[in-house]
Amino acid sequence: MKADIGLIGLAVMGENLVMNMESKGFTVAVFNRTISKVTSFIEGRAKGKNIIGTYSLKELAESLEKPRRIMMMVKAGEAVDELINSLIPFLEPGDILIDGGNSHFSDTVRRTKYLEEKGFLYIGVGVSGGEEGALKGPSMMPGGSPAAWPHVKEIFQAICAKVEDGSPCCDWVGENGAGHFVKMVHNGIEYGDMQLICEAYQFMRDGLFMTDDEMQAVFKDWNKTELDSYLIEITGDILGYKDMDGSPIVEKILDTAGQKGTGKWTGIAALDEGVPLTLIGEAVFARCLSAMKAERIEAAKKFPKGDTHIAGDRAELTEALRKALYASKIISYAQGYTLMASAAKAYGWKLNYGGIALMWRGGCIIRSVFLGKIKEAYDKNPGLDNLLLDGYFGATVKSLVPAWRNIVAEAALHGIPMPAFSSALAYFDGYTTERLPANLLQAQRDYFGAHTYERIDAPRGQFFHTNWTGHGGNTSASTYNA
Ligand code: NBP
Repeated sequence: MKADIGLIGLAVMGENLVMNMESKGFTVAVFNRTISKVTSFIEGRAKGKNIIGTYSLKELAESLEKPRRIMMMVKAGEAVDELINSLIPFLEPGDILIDGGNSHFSDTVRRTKYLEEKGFLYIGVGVSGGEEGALKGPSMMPGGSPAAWPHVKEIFQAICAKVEDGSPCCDWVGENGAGHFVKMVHNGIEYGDMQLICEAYQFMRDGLFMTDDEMQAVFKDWNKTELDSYLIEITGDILGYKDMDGSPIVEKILDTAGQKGTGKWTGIAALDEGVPLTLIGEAVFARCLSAMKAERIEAAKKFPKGDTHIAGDRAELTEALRKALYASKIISYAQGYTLMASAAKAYGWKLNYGGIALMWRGGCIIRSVFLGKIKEAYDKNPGLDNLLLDGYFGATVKSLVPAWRNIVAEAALHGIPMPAFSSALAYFDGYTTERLPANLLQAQRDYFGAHTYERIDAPRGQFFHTNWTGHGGNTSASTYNA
């Protein structure tokens, strides 16, 4: 019997995806560079299942139905290029290679072109949800050669997560690197969501002097509101988890955060696109700042904070904090969607923004009820420039603004760091300000570098230069930006 699909890379993600595919009725042929892992998998978890162990790439290729579908679940980077080149001699035109790892979207753009030029089809699919997601249903974001989609759709939509009405959390995202780009933005948004929750926790702990049990109750309550999401839910669980001595384990965990780099990639993409993605940027930097533990200990001694206690009604402040968190979260998604729209324009992708929200509704770390509202907004207006301009989100943010300002102000007055909350508010204030101080900025640029400026009393596109000091010439600079 020939297998429906082949999978290379029997580490955590690969093994679980194979088990998932098999449980949905597909026969899977597997291979791993270290051959002993094939044997142990076949004799272990895969025993008695429709899973075929193969011991060379040639044998893998020979065991597959045509056109061949081969999914790589190996370490992102050079390993994927090496594997592609090792596989090519065993492929025939029309065969489909799929990269399910966390590849940078630019690599997927390059690989799609490389394989299409050789007559093959390529898919780069972002897979989210970790080990459990891979086994029970991940969120999947495929992009690449459009002609490949009909060949993998059935398998992908069978194994992915589903929302309550049964809709699959997987649909075609777009050409070449679109799937991996959307997965990258998903990871950036995950950084932002986590940072917002952490700031709310610090506000309650250091500003309202709440115990972990009290904070757990707050997060449990919040999970019954618009904030209903996986991350709010697990935060409640974490705060309630006790160490051997009965005290909350979270308070014993060192406050230095790690990162694997996908948040950083998102920030870099935003800078490349010229899109203000301030909240995710702050979330990445907050992790960097947390890692400077030794320096922070010294600085804390030099700049003691004094009393961080925020006076006022605790229930009212907690509710204001919830509202501020919701407003900031809307800004983060508004920024993330703006980045996707800008990249879509630059790379020629036709992204289905409502469909992306649906893909994130289940299976992945950022899954939440709120994404249903984003889907509705983009279904209503697929060309929406910014979530803030949608009727629901606009009205919602308007109603949240007073509480949001109050929380950011209290945090600033008491020395409680809330970079994500406050940068979101600064973005909102900037986005909603008709006249920003960039007129002065342009004057400065023209003063020192003759960069010219446009005027409010002349048509756009007409540029002026002023001889500010009387010493410079009247020549303007047009070839460089300082
Ligand atoms: P790893 O990222 O730890 O990769 C291990 C696998 O890559 C092993 O099967 C290993 O084979 C294989 N491999 C390496 Br390393 N170099 C290779 C090469 N040159 N040629 C062929 N195979 C090679 O595994 P993972 O954690 O399961 O993740 C797989 C992919 O999925 C990664 O891109 C990851 O970023 C992504 N991802 C992971 C998660 C997660 O929660 N872990 C979630 C979402 C996406 P060996 O056994 O011979 O060393």
